[in-house]
This record gives sequence, C-alpha cells and structure tokens, in this order.
Amino acid sequence: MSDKTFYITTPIYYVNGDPHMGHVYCTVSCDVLARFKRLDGFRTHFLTGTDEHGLKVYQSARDKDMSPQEVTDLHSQNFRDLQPLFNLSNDDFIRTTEDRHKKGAQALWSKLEEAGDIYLDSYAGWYAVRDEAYYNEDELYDDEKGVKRAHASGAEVKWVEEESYFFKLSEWQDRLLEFYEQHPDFIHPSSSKNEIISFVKGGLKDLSISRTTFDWGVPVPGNEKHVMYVWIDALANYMTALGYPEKTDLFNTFWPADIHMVGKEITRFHCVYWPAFLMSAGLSTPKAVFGHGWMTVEGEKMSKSVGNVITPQTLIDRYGLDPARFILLRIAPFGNDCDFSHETAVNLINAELANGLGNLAQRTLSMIIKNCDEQIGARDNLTLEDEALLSQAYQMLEGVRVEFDAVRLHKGMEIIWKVVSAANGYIDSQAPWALKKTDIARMKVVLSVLSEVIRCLGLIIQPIMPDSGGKILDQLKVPEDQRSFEYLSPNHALSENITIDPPQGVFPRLVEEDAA
Ligand code: ME8
Repeated sequence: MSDKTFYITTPIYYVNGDPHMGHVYCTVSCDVLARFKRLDGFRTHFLTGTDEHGLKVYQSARDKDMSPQEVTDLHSQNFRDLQPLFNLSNDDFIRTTEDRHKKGAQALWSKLEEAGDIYLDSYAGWYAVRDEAYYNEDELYDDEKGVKRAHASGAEVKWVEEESYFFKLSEWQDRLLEFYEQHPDFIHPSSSKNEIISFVKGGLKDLSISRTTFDWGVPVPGNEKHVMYVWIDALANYMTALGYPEKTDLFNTFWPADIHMVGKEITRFHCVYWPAFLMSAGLSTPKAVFGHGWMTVEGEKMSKSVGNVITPQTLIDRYGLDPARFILLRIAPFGNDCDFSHETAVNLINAELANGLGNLAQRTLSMIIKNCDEQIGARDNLTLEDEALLSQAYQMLEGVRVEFDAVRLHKGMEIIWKVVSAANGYIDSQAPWALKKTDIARMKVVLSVLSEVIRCLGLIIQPIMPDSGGKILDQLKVPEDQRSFEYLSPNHALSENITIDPPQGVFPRLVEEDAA
C-alpha cells in the first residue's frame, strides 16, 4: 500500500433545495483531482455530503410544509444521486444529521470549551439566513426598498438578539496571521488570500456559535437549550467523516485534509474560523483551501435562492456524461467566475472532443483495421518527428501533475490537448493514407506511433472522462491492471502485433441545432 496519501473534500451542500450545475462544478473538480491522485499512486479519500441543520434548512422545511427531517432526507438523497449520474468516485458521503457526525461535532465543541475559548453571553446583531452568517453594520447596505442586505452576497439580514455561546475569535488574530505566514500555501487563489489576510488584520470579533430560537441543530453539550451554530457543526464534517473524535485508521491516515475545495463565498469560514477552531482544539490544520469562482447564468450567480438554476440532469441530457464533465472544467480557467453558455459548450465539445481527440482515435484505429490486418505495427527506424511526438506524449504526465497539484485544472487540460493537436498535425503531415500507396512499412510505423500516443492520451484523460478513457484503452486492448499512471511511460508501450478492436466513435459530434 502506498504511503502517499491525498484527502480532498467538497463543501457539504445545504439541503434547502436540489443540486444544480454550480454544485456539480465543484464536486466534479474534486472527483477529477481524486481520480488523478489514485491513478498516480496515492491512497486517496474523497468526501462530499450534505449540511442539514440550521435556520435556512429549518425555514425551507416550514415553507414546504414538511418536517426538517423529511426535507433533509429528500434533498440529501438528490445530492447523493449525483454519484451515479456524474460517475463520481467519492469514498464517503456524510450527512450532518447522522449520529457519527453529531457525536464528533460535540466532541470538537468540548475541546474548544476545555481550551477556555468558549463563554456564554448574549448576541445582538445582524444575521443573514441565506448565508447562515453574522454581519457587522459596515458590511451592510439598504436596497431600493429599504431592506438591509449584506454587501458580500446581497442576502437580506435580520436583527437577532438572544443568549448565545461565543468563541473567543478575537484572541486568535495574531495566531492566525502567523499561521498564514507560516503556511503560504494555505489559501488559494492569491486574490482570496489577500482578502482573508486583510479581513483578519482589520480585527476579529468573538463569534456567536449557538442559537436558542430554534432546535434544528446539534445540541450544545451540557446545555441542550442551545444548538450549535450551523457553521461549527458543518466544518466538523471534514473530521467526523474520518471517525473523529476516535483516532481511527482513517483519521490517522487522512487528517489533515490536503484540499478543502469551496466556493469563494465561504473561504472566510474555512480560512479564518476553521483553523482557529482546530488550533484551539489542538488539532492539525488542513493543508490548503481552494476558493473557486461562481458559475453564472446571464451574469448572475446560480443559486437555489435566486432561482436561475441549470439542473445536473440537463447537462447530461444535452452533452452526455463525459462531455458534461469535460465542459464543466474546460469552459473557463478553473477557479475564475464563468458565465455558462450552451453555444460555447457545444463548440468546445465539437472542436476538442469530436474533431480533436475523437477524430484522432477514429482515423488512426480505422486505418489499422483496414490496412494493417487489425494489428499494431512495429515502431522501428523512428524519425525525428516520431520521436518528438512520442516524447511529448510521455512528458505530458509530469506537466499535468504540476498543474493539477496547483489546482490549475485548465492548464493541465491544455497540456493534454496540445498533444492531441500535435498528433493531429502529425497525422496530416505524415499522411498515412498517401504512404499506403508508396511505403506500406512506413505507414505502419506512423500508425503504430499514433496508437501509442493515443494510449497515453487514453490513460491521462481517465480522471476527466473515465468512461471515454476506458473505451479508448479497451479498443487498444490495454489490460485493466495496466491503466494507472506508472504505465504512462515508454517502458510499457503498446506491444507490437496486438490485434485491436474496430473503433467505435468515443465522442459523437453534437449537431448544429444543439448550439441554438
Ligand atoms: O455554503 N457556482 O452550502 P451551499 C459555482 N453548506 N459553485 C457553486 C455555485 C455556483 N453558482 N453555487 C454553489 C454551503 N456552488 C455550506 C457549506 S462546508 C463546511 C458548508 C458550490 O449549498 C460552491 O462550491 O450553499 C459553494 O461553496 C457550495 O456549492 C456551497 O453550497
């Protein structure tokens, strides 16, 4: 068993509504990274789940005339159903209403209390249910109707006054600043990092961490009149899913997490509150938090509360599973905001999948079927062009690894599609269809070089498009146990004289009206 480990998490999603493309965007990006690491020899744990307590979920149940438990059961299942729909490889799915979670969240609370970081007082201030967040007066504005809203999100805030436990966040300012200094890779991207550091430098107020006006939450240990503030409950999921407070094998192996992938609107919770809670409890802090941008539709953030959602099923119906996974990551530089356009999606899928990789595999393999007795030929007397293309294919892994480690998924994909373009350029310049008439031996070498490059491409696209990568490797008769990245090297090149299967189109072209 490998001693290299990798633990990646998505945010746990609120169950006040059904999943949409924004949630899938985040979860698929984590799935790609998790699959990449598994194929790259890491023992990997990938966690997702649902955030089921708090006022927002409670109110949404009330609005639907359902009990909170009914509403959470229903919507949590809809998030869980994304696993088969998007071919997600998560190892676990946590619900914060599970006993294993509640027990762990309470244990974390007790640790903070033992550390002397919790006290009882009363809270008077502004609260946005949509964000489940407290805001200071200077973070608010009045809209045209005089409704008070938070600048950060536009969510409406209401005045709240109640008895509450507080976490002594104000005492953590210097230690947090020191922590960011000592862990320069903790916050990504750098724009979020600057924002977080200046927020902390601006001074921290103690944080209200319990509520008494509703009971849909984890009871505070020792004072069940209070339920925990939904964020302290929710953040604990990253550890409770590993068995915390028990120091299970899973916990010892995977904590601290390598990456918490989150939307940029919740980096503050993950980069300020979470490390403060963990340091207070004497636990290690995650290695990195990556705050990705928002998918917008016609310029507005897609959200259940705003009501402009594209459903996950629509994406699959329009594009098919693997092209849908591909387009989520390809449509914009990963991490940036992006406005999803159906027309751009169709054009990219046709250019890079159907005409790019699909056509490369189809052209090469059908020529082998027709002209080489279905057999991969020898790769001898290689020319400089042959060598250059092969070495670009073998070197691709190192480049993609660097980019994926830095969560620059789009850059990693660029490296892969450079090889696709180079291979399509090579096929055009070598013109094996012309060699068929003049130099059959050379034609066989060209097609064999191309097949080997296609094998490398089939291997490396597996994290992004697992089924399509698998189909390409099936056609080349690559055994199932030779599909990890250690095989992406000349030492494991396709054997000569293997007989391949007739190619089947891996990426169908989307017809013009799909772009309408
Ligand atoms: O914030 N574009 O849950 P949530 C891109 N429960 N990503 C989007 C998106 C969009 N339009 N909309 C949502 C919560 N997301 C808390 C998290 S974690 C301990 C608790 C993604 O249901 C994005 O990753 O509001 C965002 O951070 C996440 O869904 C939040 O989902």
